[in-house]
Amino acid sequence: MTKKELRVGLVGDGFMARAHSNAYRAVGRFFELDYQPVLKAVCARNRAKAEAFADTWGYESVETDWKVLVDRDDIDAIDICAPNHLHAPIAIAAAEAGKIVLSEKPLARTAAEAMPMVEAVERAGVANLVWYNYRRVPAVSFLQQIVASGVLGRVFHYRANFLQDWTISADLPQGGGNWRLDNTVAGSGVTGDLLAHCLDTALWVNGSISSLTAATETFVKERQNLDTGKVEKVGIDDAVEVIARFDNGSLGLFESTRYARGHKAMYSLEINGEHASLAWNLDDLNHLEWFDHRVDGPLRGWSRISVTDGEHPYVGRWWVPGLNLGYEHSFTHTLADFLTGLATGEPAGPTFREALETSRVCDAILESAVGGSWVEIRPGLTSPPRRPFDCEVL
Ligand code: SOE
Repeated sequence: MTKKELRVGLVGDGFMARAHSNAYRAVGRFFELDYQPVLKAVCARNRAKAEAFADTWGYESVETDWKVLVDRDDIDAIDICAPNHLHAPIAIAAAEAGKIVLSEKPLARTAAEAMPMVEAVERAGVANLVWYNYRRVPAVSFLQQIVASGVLGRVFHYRANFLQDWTISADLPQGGGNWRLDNTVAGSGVTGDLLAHCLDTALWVNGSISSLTAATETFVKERQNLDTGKVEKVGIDDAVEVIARFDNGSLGLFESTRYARGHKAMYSLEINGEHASLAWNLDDLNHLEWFDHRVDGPLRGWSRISVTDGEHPYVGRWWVPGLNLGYEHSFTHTLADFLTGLATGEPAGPTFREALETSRVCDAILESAVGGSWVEIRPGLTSPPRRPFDCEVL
């Protein structure tokens, strides 16, 4: 079958650029799709690095200025893997040039900065996506389907953590390659970087958040800034704790920190309903924990489901039952859904508009952390949960 080409221009040459490039390379080999990504150009400020990246991943050409990339006629889609402060200008320019736009998370530094991005892609009528990749870990997609089936009954609790420990040293500088620690570039600390993943999944699985209260802490108050060479005040939040109310009446409890010694990327979530509970964590990403109170007698208890069977979401596209998938597959699944959406006209989420909701919740968290009060979030903008690609399980 002749495939339609999706000619990609990627901005960035870091860790996320590699994760996306790997997905562009793999997707057509494992999923039957109408569109085939063609890696046209990678853009990074340092030409030598851009060329090395292009060689490794098979990009046809390099650019050193994203504006030149966006203006190229031989590119259909701009994929943004640049630091957060560049998401808005690149996305808006790309949409105005009629390009499809994909962006790394969070959509922007704040919801106010994200809103014109949403308007730009909607005005231009171009497909768009934010790479909140953890939705497409098969066990997480399966969890979403189970919750959507209603089998849990009334939901009482949703809790999630994202824990790391890589910024504990006060000697770690901010700025430069460590832009995640520089608030002017990142927009926030763990709230936009880590908790945003927990929020995206929570909104997808359990619906909108109506109000919340939060506390944040910055444990290391000053760090050397690599861009200015000076020791400067740290503006990011190092840790965040949130209590939330969902529209469905359940309570939410969220935590993110980069100061949980021993945890490198521990994303865990649990949802407790009237009849059943589900739990998942990234350290053991192929398994889902399931408790069904309707099982009678001494066999009632938590069971551990290996989400590696052919009928589980996405998994049938890979190997044989029992063989585990990893972090990188979540990006390939995200891309497979996005390309399917391009062909069917039913967009894969989260679109920019859906991801704006996560940014609004992040803003409310940071606002609450300053004043210490509960913050109301006006009715949500999210679409109803959609089934992920290829997983008619329940
Ligand atoms: C931060 O260390 C980080 O790389 C995040 O930016 C990613 O979004 C997360 O998936 C892993 O941790």
